[in-house]
Amino acid sequence: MSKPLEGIKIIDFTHVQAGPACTQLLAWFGADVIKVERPGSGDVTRNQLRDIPDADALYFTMLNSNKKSLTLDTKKPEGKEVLEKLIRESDVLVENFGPGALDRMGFSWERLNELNPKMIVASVKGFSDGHHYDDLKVYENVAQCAGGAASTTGFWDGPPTISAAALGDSNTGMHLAIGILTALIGRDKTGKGQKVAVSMQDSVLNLCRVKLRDQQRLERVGYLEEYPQYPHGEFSDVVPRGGNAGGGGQPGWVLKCKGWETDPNAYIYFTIQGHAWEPICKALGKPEWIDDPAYKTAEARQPHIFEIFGTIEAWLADKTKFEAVDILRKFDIPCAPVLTMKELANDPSLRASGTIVEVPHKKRGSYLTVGSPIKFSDMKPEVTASPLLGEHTDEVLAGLGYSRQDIFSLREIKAV
Ligand code: CAO
Repeated sequence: MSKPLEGIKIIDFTHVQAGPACTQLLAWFGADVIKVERPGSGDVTRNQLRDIPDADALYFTMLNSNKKSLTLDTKKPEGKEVLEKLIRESDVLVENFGPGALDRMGFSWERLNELNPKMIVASVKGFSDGHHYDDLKVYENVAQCAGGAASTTGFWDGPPTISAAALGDSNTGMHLAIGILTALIGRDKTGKGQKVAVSMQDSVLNLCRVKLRDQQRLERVGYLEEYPQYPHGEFSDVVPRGGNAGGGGQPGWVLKCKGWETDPNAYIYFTIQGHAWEPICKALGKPEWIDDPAYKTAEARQPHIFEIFGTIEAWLADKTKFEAVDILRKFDIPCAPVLTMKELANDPSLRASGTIVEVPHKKRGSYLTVGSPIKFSDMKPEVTASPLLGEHTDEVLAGLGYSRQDIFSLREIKAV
């Protein structure tokens, strides 16, 4: 089956997570992604947190599927020459080096644009160009702190908290992918490439936009009625951490189910959607709450919302998280079990949909990864193994017109 991005050639000058997540997505959708890596070592994640000696770490294999690997020392003149050839025939170059690294290598935006005016140059940095922190190197958790996620995540009596979700890394990569696809469509109209830049701070903040909403509401009225601090606690002049409260106007909380004393994940998330109040009362065996003025409206419920959650927990005490959801789904109540990574890895629905996939790998045997979360009616993205370091060097160089002798010479001077 032909894929929409077939024929799009991408130089993947990315490492760690933010950039690789972007190029992996484009590779799933058919782009020819050539990962350029330093000879001998490659992407640092090949070696990070290895679980099998001498085999690429899962951190690498789960972010670099469907790609080719070309080893190239782009600081050596011979390596630069190869890269220039590649640039002249590519559609996109994606990079997420530290600030200034590409310029120091001799490949500024101006130079790249001169080499190939049709090429799109896409970059991830920690902070946007011109920002007062734009010289900083940034990793995931730094971005979560700089983008507003940490100050608004966790419990009010604890420190700012980092989310396990890669809001700074993979999320930024997804933003970049949208930027690249937009620039490709733009190029169809103008014939010109352009620079696409995404910062990790901006991408985190984009996902925290409801907290910026809350900051403005707080400044206007002095309180936030959907937060656990209302009405009994205090508000300062900044958005507080709200624990597990629902952020969208529907009160919710993580509630204990049968077995919570020994199983740290025996919980469900329970949402009290306004129009679901009647079914909730029926499900709980509390029909008298339906018309009780102390319970009837969201406003009336808020002052004693934790007493209500306590009643729901008492109802949940003899039900596992799965049993509870099976009952509540019949009442149209938005809820879900708190799922562990083990449960997700073995979830038959996720296996069937291709969201969790098992990929055969030359050195590792097979490993699990997260496949495309985007589903299409006319295309099924297949996930293939990540490349070994330099696996496609000869193939890529031959495609650029290098002879066997040239390739041998490049190896002699350790340029590839
Ligand atoms: N051949 C020769 N040199 C190469 C090369 C190659 N194929 N590939 C990379 N290099 C060189 C670069 O030229 C650069 O050298 P100089 O610093 O001497 O100019 C160096 O390797 C890479 O530098 P770096 O700053 O990118 O790497 P780092 O490990 O010091 O920092 C990171 C890593 C992620 C903090 C930094 O790259 C960064 O801030 N990136 C932007 C933000 C980002 O994407 N962060 C998310 C990472 S995922 O958590």
